[in-house]
Amino acid sequence: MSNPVQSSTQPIVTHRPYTHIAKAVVVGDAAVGKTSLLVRYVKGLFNPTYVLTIGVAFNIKDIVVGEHVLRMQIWDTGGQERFGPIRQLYYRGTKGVLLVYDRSSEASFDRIDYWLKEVKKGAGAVPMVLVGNKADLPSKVPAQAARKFAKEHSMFFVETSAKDDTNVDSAFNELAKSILNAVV
Ligand code: G3D
Ligand code: MG
Repeated sequence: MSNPVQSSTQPIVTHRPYTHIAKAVVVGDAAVGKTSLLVRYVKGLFNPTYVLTIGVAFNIKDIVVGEHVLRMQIWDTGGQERFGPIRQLYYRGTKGVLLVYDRSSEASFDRIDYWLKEVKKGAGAVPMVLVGNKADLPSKVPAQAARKFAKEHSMFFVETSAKDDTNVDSAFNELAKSILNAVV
């Protein structure tokens, strides 16, 4: 990791030793922007072709939340969106999940319910954050519907753009906060 980055929403990246460690996974349909969000969050980049092609097994980020430092290992699905049985392995030991859809695709939002069920089966009732990505594009998914879904399932909801770097930090930071709330 290079320089510490100050985020707009309180938790900050730090070189303090971590006090907690947790695995998190990013799920959602293919092409909603999961890899882009992860690459934006961890590396501060958008669309470096080599990263999207090769994929990332997982990335690590240390996040300060109050007196705690959470080392979050964030797993990407590595292009396995269509291979359910393989995905079950990703969920093992997961303490938090980013559920991602594409705001410009109604179909990707309709599938969130499916992803939620799959995650619950594989990881149990872990904290989740609902993420509507591609906020830079015209929306086909009303924020109201997404907010309602998030509320029903006690999740934080945020609209992001990995492209414009909008709310990407808050999405991951909110997940970090919920993970810590669940364990401390
Ligand atoms: P995935 O990992 O969920 O499969 P990717 O999705 O991160 O590979 O992204 C799929 C496509 O959506 C990529 O475009 C990527 O550049 C684009 N994308 C990701 N996030 C955003 C965003 O916030 N806004 C916009 N406009 N596009 C985004 P390509 O063209 O490479 O397929
Ligand atoms: Mg991907």
